[in-house]
Amino acid sequence: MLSNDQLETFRTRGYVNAGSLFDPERLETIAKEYDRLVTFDAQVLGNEKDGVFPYRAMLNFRSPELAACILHTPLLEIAVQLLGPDVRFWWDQGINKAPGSGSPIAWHQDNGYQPGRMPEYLTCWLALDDSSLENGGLQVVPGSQADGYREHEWQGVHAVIPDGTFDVDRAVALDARAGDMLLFSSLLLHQTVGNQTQDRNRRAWVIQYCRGDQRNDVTGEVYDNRPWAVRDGEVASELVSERPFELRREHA
Ligand SMILES: O=C(O)CCC(=O)C(=O)O
Repeated sequence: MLSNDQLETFRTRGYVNAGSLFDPERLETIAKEYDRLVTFDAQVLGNEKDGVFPYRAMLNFRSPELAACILHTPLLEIAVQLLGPDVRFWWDQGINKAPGSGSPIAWHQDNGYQPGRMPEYLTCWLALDDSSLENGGLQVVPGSQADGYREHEWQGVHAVIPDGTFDVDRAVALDARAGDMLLFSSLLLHQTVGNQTQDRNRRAWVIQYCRGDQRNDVTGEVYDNRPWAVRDGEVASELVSERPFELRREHA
């Protein structure tokens, strides 16, 4: 559970480090499954000039061990604190800013990837390695979630907030130790820089949750293709949704 101070930090700054929520054995399993799935051979992002890096969406589809971690009680107790007693799982992805992968993921809100579809939701960023600006870590603009949604433009597959439309001087580095779970609002402005090191991976597994009654802002459709994680305050025993989720249709 988050303490009152942590809750206050999340509400005012838009992010908080929840520390270690998985024990070392579980983290080892996560890292093993991640390394099996998030590889240069499977899929990469970034550009050839600056150096590409491995990316993979919905690891839970390919790993029962990782699917189980999405229903990890200590994580969901926090999700309930932030989203209420009904929570659906929204999305997960692995991103490894591998050594020498200099491409950034430029400034955005996670909502920028859901144009017209979503109010605020919750991003949980699990560091599998120590992460800092040297090896491709996060920068955030504290408090930026309070100003709501900003216009993004598509740059290839990335939704990006154009330069000059916010005060980049307010950005701070959001470092993490391996095992830390960073929580942030989907409206928080953030980016990750390139990995300048030659020997340090920067692996992150990102898990996102939304409120159980989340609707598509445009069509009014309830997201009942997203599995329940918590219902009436009870953590689900498996990821089950009313309708199947089609990865290609929604995210091609
Ligand atoms: O981990 C990264 O490099 C990027 C994470 C990010 O920006 C996101 O998940 O929205």
